[in-house]
Amino acid sequence: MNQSEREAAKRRAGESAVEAVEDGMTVGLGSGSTAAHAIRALGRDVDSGLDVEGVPTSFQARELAVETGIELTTLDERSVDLAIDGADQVAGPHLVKGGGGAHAREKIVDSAADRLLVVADPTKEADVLDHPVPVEVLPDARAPVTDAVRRLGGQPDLRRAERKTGPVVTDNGNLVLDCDFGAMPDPAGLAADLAGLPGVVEHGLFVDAADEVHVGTETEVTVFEP
Ligand code: A5P
Repeated sequence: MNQSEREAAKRRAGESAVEAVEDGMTVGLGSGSTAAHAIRALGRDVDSGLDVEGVPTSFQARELAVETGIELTTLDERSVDLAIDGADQVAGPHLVKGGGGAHAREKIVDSAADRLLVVADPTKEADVLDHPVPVEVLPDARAPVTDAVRRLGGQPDLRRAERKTGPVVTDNGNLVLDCDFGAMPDPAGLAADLAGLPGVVEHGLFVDAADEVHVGTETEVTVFEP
């Protein structure tokens, strides 16, 4: 699958998930390039008269929603009917997220939603999760969490910014450690261990999270309920 085929697959997945949105719904707006296709498709539906409100999961999602004319709201005001979000890896209902460093807000919004629809291209599918897990940490907790992740069997790597010297700083003002644990046959156990570390704001393991997965291909979309 070359880059343009992959982009088309992401677009198909995003557009497919948006078909589940109904008039009057509050929709969780995911982050990343695949979710962006869904936000754009939802914006087109709003242009054609669909009445929805969106809860953004990141600066990027908020900006795109404003640009495409989707009315925004917050979890203080509305409950979320449906969230549409991308993933770095999908194994059944389990996900690794946080490639864009937005997994803390994504987890808040996605888990508050009645249903989470995950949008992906085929490169994201796996039998067992083995993608490095992004762990958002308070800046003061970087060193102790780095040590603790090593004790849990992971290889932590501070995420570096590309157009700035130093680390990536999240929308919440924190740092990200990308932690490679190899294959993770027990994501629930690892998720609990990571969540228990002082200074960890949120990690990118989304256990039993997906209600529906839309995988775009070069020609169609496969939808499954894990
Ligand atoms: C953002 O932090 C992530 O969780 C994204 O949803 C994930 O990285 C998928 O992004 P792409 O659709 O760009 O691959």
